[in-house]
Amino acid sequence: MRTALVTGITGMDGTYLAQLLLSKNYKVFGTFRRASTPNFWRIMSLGLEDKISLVPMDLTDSNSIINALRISQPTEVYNMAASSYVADSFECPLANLDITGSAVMRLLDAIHTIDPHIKFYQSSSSEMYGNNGAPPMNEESPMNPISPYGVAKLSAHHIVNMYRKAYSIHAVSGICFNHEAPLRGLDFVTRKISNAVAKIKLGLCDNLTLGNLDAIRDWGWAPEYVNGIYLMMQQDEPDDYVLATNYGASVREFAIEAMSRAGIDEKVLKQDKRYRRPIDIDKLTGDYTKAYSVLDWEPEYNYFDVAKMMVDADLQRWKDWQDGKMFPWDAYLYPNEAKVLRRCK
Ligand code: GDR
Repeated sequence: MRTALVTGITGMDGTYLAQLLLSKNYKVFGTFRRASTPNFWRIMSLGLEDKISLVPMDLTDSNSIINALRISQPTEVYNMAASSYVADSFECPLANLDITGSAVMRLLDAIHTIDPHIKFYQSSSSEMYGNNGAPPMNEESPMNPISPYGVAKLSAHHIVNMYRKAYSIHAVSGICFNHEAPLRGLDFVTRKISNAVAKIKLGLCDNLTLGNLDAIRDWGWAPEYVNGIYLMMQQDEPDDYVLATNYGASVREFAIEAMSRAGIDEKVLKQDKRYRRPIDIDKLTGDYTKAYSVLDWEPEYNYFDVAKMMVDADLQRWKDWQDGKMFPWDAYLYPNEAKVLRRCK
């Protein structure tokens, strides 16, 4: 039986990947950081809690990484953990560099020491490209990151390449462009949009306030991306692959699509500079030709499908809550959402 260790299993990608690996009969271990408030709502949403084995691990601590490898004895390690909120990396740049960047060196060093035959996947990011001015980007496009997160991801990307070449470790990088789904965290713009649109539709709030509406991103459907990640790891030779849809839409266009799905007026859309970053990438779209030709991977869903599916999911959550149903959900964890929940009881 193949055994996978998924770091960041409590995150969106980690949870969808765990579901996919279980469907392929893997034994799945997942690492999580001990916190005063546990964060297992995604795992419970997909009903995975009894199917996976959870191992405490902290990416800043080599001993805990070695321990997790010894406990799980994986054939494949998927590094889905990072401090993944780009805006936050401007607030805590050094912590981000450590967790998103240096931790990859810790992971690969531990693999090199314990068992260099373990295959390794690294979640690289389109944020590594920065404003290079020539989208759509492919695996060879220049990378000039402009956020602390992008710099950290690029350093991890180079570390993977280095371990591949120096020690022949089967280390793979997936350069993933934005990918979204109902398990997205509320801090990210697409879920912020779908959640607010659902509340507006049900009369629970009256506006959707965002930062930079003109940023263009390439938004795909996350469950398709974890499938691409799985396929990369099954190749004989480790390599880098872009996963994207090759289609760009602005934040404004995504929001309009979401509002139109719910049948609400566009005048609820507001802008506030509080939600802007010190610097933002203007346009990111990705060329997935290599993933298509080598992995036979092709995205089925585009940003308008993604917007609709996310709005439908958030509408259902708020309706279920209004009907008094209990279900795993992140809204309880956010002060602004909790206020709405309390007010409407
Ligand atoms: P991103 O995702 O930074 O691209 O990183 P995010 O959804 O946070 O931002 C996308 C774009 O929307 C603009 N924006 C806002 N963003 C947020 N979060 N909140 C707002 O109110 C808002 N208004 C406008 C942003 O400025 C940005 O241009 C995601 C993460 O998943 C990373 O971990 C991953 O590596 C990359 O995608 C690929």
